[in-house]
Amino acid sequence: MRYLAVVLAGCGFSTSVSTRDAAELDATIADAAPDAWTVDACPQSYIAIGAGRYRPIMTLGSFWPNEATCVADSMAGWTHAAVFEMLAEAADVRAYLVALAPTARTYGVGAVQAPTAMLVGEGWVNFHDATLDPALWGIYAAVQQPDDGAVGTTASPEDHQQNLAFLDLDATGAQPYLRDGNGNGGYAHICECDGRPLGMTAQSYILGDVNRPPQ
Ligand SMILES: [Ca+2]
Ligand SMILES: [Ca+2]
Repeated sequence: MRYLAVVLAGCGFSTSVSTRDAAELDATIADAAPDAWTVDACPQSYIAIGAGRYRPIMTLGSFWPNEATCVADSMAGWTHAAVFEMLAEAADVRAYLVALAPTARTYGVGAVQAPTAMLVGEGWVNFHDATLDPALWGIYAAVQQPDDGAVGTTASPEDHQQNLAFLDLDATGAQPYLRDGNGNGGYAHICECDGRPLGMTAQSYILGDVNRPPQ
């Protein structure tokens, strides 16, 4: 990576990019972590869960300041909300948190829905700009997620009440991991350090979320 710094100051997101050209930047973001990078380079506050490195934020708050805290952990852009690229990764993190028996039950993770989506299950990407694995969605309050609130079915029209994803320890079902939520208060967060920056598409979706408070 030539140089990429993503800075989220307070609740505001701003991006500073210095690179040879946009095409190179796009290629960099699509890549996995740099070859020389290892988890040993992560901040020491990040703990090993499975093969990854994570840091829970147990203090309840809104999604956006929690995410800014994650991103601020690494000046190199290696940290952001956890991106579950395999079901086993979600299972490992969930098991770790369940064992703590925490008061906090709902953890912001690295997935966001396109502000232009027309269906509740449409347009979800993870924070590395890949299509979110729909198998990660659990059942919450007896309703299959995502439900964009209380509309009750993934086929319902989308009206953008809930465009962020959360690992909810009270989710059920065969894959009891994610539910959608609005991000406005009452959420813990799970940060990940994986040597890769927050994707540009994900960042644009976060900025375009109608539930994000005015800056
Ligand atoms: Ca939604
Ligand atoms: Ca929901």
